Amino acid sequence: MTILYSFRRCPYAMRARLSLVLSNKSVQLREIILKHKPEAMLQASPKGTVPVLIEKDGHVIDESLDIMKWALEGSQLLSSATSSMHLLIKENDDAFKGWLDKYKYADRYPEHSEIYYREQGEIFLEKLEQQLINSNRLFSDEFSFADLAILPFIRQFAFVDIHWFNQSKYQRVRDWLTNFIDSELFLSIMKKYPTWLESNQEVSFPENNTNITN
Ligand SMILES: N[C@@H](CCC(=O)N[C@@H](CS)C(=O)NCC(=O)O)C(=O)O
Repeated sequence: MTILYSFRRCPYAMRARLSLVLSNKSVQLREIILKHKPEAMLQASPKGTVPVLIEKDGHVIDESLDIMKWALEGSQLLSSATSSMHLLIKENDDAFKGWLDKYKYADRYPEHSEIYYREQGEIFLEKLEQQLINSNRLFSDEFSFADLAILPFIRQFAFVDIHWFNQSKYQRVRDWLTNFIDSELFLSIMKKYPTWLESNQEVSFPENNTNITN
């Protein structure tokens, strides 16, 4: 059985789980905590980040975007992913994620204020706001590869200071995020599982009764 090491609140792991729910593949999910990574995971992927997917033949995929591609192989979601989508995801993973971390942990980066870091992150929010002028999601009214890859990070940004976010000028981004958070798709990836190390139980993911279409 294919194994996925995952951490519920990690946005990279979330995008991997989102793709799995929308694919016809299932895995054994091993919930971990970052402070206590299973030895078997580190042996498979010594860099020690989640998500990590291990195929039946032992092949290891330890980059979230590669896990998305693996899950969505042959699907419309992947075949319709354009270079503009990949560019936007790259901007999310490089510049935006950097500012998100500094905004979230501003006390660890005293060179600038929390508001400064938030403003740097807002450059990307503004870009998404423009992107959402013509459709409810980033590239059409349906979830695309880019929405799935980016939304978990916007959620994290929003929750650093949800009061600020809820009254911010990014109305379209706010609606886009709310719609996602309220979706069955999102609920299906946020179920709580005991950690694999503690419970020693493998969990099938997605759960059998999940039948969510995009
Ligand atoms: N480029 C990696 C990044 C994954 C990543 O950084 N995950 C974080 C959790 S959100 C992690 O595992 N960090 C290691 C740690 O905190 O020990 C990917 O896309 O999969």
